[in-house]
Amino acid sequence: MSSQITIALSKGRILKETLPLLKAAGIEPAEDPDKSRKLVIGTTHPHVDLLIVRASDVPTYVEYGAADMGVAGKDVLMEHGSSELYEPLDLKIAQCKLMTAGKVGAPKSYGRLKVATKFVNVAKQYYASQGVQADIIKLYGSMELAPLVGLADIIIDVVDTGNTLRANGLEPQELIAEISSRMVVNRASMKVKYKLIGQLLDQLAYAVEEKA
Ligand code: PRT
Ligand code: MG
Repeated sequence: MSSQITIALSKGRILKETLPLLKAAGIEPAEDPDKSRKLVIGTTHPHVDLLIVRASDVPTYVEYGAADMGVAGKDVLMEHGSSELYEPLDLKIAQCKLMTAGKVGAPKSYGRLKVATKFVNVAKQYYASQGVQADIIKLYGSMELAPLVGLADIIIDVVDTGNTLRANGLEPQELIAEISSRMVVNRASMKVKYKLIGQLLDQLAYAVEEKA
């Protein structure tokens, strides 16, 4: 139904930081998404439902139009790499840095680098742009372990306080990108449901500025 829109969100920090912005736009979940097992959650807005998906799946749902809109970290969007998504609004939430990191005091390696990360596409582009030869090793989590056990020289991950790196004897090295979460919109939805989506984007933009 074209008068209904869905917004894909992931649980955890994105949900937590997006809810106050949605509230300012008149959208409150009908039940607590953190407690509910439901993956489709109605809201106080008669035309808006929330979809609860994995953070890294948000761009896929929106790209295929399974969700009209979604909230995703710039890191996830860079890795997904689709030009099919509109990215009209920086929500300025869940801010962090996408960085390389390695063992504290480890000498800079000039040979072929071994890099462990879940951001395989970002890693390939980054080292290609630097003219550095790198073998990229895909991991799904606990990246910080890789240099400690000799799986990799370097990891690429998002860093906030740096506590996780420090706790594992690692230090941040090169900044790849400043990260925040973005509202993304399906291209067809943007055309067909422009009135509702445009209004929502205006309200969210206002809420983002109010918060700043
Ligand atoms: O579930 P899935 O594996 O698909 O996604 P996810 O686990 O990455 O989701 P989630 O909810 O953890 O993160 C969602 C988004 O939040 C990310 O895509 C980033 O854009 C953003 N974000 C902001 C962060 C952090 N800050 C962050 N600190 N994502 C992850 N972290 C990790 C960091 O890698 C470290 O392991 O949190 C840990 C603590 O960080 P420090 O530096 O404060 O110790
Ligand atoms: Mg996680």
